[in-house]
Amino acid sequence: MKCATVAIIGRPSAGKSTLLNTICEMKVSITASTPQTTRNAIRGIYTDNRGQLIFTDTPGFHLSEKTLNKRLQDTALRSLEESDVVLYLIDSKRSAGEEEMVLVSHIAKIKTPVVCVINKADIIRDTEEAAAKAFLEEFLPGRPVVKASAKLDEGVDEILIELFKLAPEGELLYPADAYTDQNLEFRISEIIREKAINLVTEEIPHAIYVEIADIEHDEKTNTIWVRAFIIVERETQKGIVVGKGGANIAKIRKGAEPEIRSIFPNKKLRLDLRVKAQDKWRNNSVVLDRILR
Ligand SMILES: Nc1nc2c(ncn2[C@@H]2O[C@H](COP(=O)(O)OP(=O)(O)OP(=O)(O)O)[C@@H](O)[C@H]2O)c(=O)[nH]1
Ligand SMILES: [Mg+2]
Repeated sequence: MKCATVAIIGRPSAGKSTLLNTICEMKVSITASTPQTTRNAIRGIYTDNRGQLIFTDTPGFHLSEKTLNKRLQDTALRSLEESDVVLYLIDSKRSAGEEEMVLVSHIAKIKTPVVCVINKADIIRDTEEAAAKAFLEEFLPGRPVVKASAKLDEGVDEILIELFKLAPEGELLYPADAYTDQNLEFRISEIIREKAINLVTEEIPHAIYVEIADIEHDEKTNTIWVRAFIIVERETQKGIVVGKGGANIAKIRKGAEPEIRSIFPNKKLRLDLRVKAQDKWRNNSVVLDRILR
């Protein structure tokens, strides 16, 4: 039996979370077209007769002096050294800039073995593929390279083959049917956050957080009650999330409900969503600390 922890790393929007969801055949990590969607180290677990791979989906590696970004950056880099294998994703649609250079030179330095993925193969041009290959050949020579589409599930089996080749022998760390180690509250809050950021992405990309106030099971009616707050940074952003006559909040609820329901099979669901502004509610740093815990 093999068992390995695998850190997925790459620039924002490279498709890390999409790949993790495809591998786990389950929504374990939320995705969006806006960069820096993933904010925590999210775990997804894949098990078959070869053994178990425990993936950590990291926040996209992004160069910035801002405290928040620095902490996302640290989370990403730390997980590289702590894992058995690194899965390095390249967004073939964007040429390697300074960020990619910093990232690749860090990956080249560490001892952890690396599997490289040229992602978005479904929309790649020949010139882009050649550039990505040349880049990897120059900075990470000799490492296995797989061309894949995380979105269309192409090349993903090859990625798993390469990962299992590098995985050490070991017993399963999680039950064979586990696909994530995230707690219930966190999963529900992420589902709601995904619907919210995908809806208002133009206006307030990263000013949205979600907090679950409570989850209750009413046995008489076989209903799960979830009460959650969508938290925006400023009072003025509340209206954008709520929408005209509550239209946006209704869309968020409609989008989130089926996914939350799939977590509680055979139960009814009542989802109560409210929007709050953080500036009126509590101190900035407290909220950010909890989110980046
Ligand atoms: N065409 C195509 N689009 C993809 C593919 N993989 C991901 N995407 C899209 O790229 C965007 C970003 O995907 P994510 O999975 O959220 O990217 P990420 O690397 O997790 O991004 P951060 O969490 O922000 O670092 C989304 O719009 C995805 O649908 C792919 O293989 N092909
Ligand atoms: Mg992500």
